[in-house]
Amino acid sequence: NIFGDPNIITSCDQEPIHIPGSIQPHGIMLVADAETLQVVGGAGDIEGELVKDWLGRPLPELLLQEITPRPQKPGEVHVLKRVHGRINDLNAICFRSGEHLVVELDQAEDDVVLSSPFFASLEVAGGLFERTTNLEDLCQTGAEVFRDLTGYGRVMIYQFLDDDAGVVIAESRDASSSSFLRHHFPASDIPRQARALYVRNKVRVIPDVHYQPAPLRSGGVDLSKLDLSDSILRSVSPIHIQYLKNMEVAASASISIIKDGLLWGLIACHHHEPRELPLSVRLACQTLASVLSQQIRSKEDAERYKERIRLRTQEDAVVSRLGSDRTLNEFFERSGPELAKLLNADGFAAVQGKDTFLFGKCPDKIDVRALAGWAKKPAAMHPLATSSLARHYPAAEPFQNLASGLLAVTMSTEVPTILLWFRAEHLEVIKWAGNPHKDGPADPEAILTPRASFEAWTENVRGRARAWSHAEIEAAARIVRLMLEHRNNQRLRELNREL
Ligand code: BLA
Repeated sequence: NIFGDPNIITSCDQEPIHIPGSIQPHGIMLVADAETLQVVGGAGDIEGELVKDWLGRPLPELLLQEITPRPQKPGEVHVLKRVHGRINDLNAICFRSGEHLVVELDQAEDDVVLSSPFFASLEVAGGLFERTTNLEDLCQTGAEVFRDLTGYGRVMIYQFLDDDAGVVIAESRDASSSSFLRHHFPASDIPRQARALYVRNKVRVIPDVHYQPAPLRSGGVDLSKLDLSDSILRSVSPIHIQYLKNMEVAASASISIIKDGLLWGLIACHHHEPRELPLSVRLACQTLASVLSQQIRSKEDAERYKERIRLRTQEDAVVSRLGSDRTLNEFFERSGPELAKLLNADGFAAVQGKDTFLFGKCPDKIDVRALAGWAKKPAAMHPLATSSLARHYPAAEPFQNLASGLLAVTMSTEVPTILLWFRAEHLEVIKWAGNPHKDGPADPEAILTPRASFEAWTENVRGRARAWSHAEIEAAARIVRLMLEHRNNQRLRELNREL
């Protein structure tokens, strides 16, 4: 328990959540030597659920089954045969942790869960995902399907943003649950080591936030550093438990949405009273989450593809005009409006040697020239793109209303030629669940606590523009490449004529 730790943890991401030394008591854990399979430790009510004299006995004898094949690698979790306990039937899983093999047992589900209609409903859900037409629709369907599957009162699709903060993008809830739809949460609510762990351990359940942790016990072996990364019973960070209590949540489950090996988001489930999630439903959740993430990827790809096609068509139209313009200045004069529109910019500027061309909403000429000097890069380098210019170039602060977004490409360094696209400041109103600044660690020595209030709190964010998409940044680079090719061809023709 970190509240009792003399080495006070000062940053959320320093808590070693994978070695809590205890489990949640709704199941039991047996820790065996990975070679001999002799049980050297355990946690929870093993005596009540299984047998009294468990310590020192071989696992196969206690569980009445062979353990083959045995898991070897981190993240590898095997499902064993059901075990008949003293009171309940128990589901059993096992994983490897260093020199140990760990078995976890928790209450088995009713057979009704494992019926054909249950499996059929998974197939139906996959079909529903496929038939949605865009990302928003997909995530809404996802929230509904996962609420049906798990029975939790509030199910949210939570997406991580670029800065690791996150936002609830879809939600399905019962009448007694309040809404968190479109609320933002700061990155520290789900600290870095937790996000890393959730790529490996994809389903986590807290059946009752008011549980008393059950410590690992052993006959002399030191298990205080036993790595429980792959455990389903792992005792949860006390800070997160307090967080859930503050949110008035009695039970939770969260399922990772992993896209291209990265944690894209979570399916976050809350319930107003204690609630378990048996093994078969956890496995179904894991499978459906991977179907969902494939569909998320396919929706995102389709949206990107459509945007790319639109940009290509417009690029070609603009660049085709280069042929009839004698000079770049003439070209900018005629095509400036389209160049701006092409990239959804509010203004477009070009600086070439002593000449400056401005179109639409741009800063003053003198500011544009100074900015071009700052943005200049070796020619043919990747474009410079930012959606919060003044943060990187403080001199932009007086004109950030006109230019919070900048996309700049250096066409030539010979006669310095720099093209600049501007996006005006977009006053962003962000709805946070609780004030994210108020709870910040003002005193670095203070013991960290989770937020106490989740009342919606809005913030006006200044100095930010809508972000440039990948396709837009690529389009800017491509236009400049085409212009360069055109100019080189022109020079070649002139040379040929002179010869
Ligand atoms: C974990 N915090 C989490 C988890 C979620 C959230 C979903 C994962 C829990 C799990 O998978 O079991 C936060 N819960 C949310 C958010 C929503 C939600 C954003 O429902 C939105 C709807 N938390 C804090 C602070 C700290 C902190 C200030 O608020 C650090 C000092 C820590 N959160 C923290 C830790 C974990 C966590 C350490 C890991 C818990 C664990 O797995 O042991």
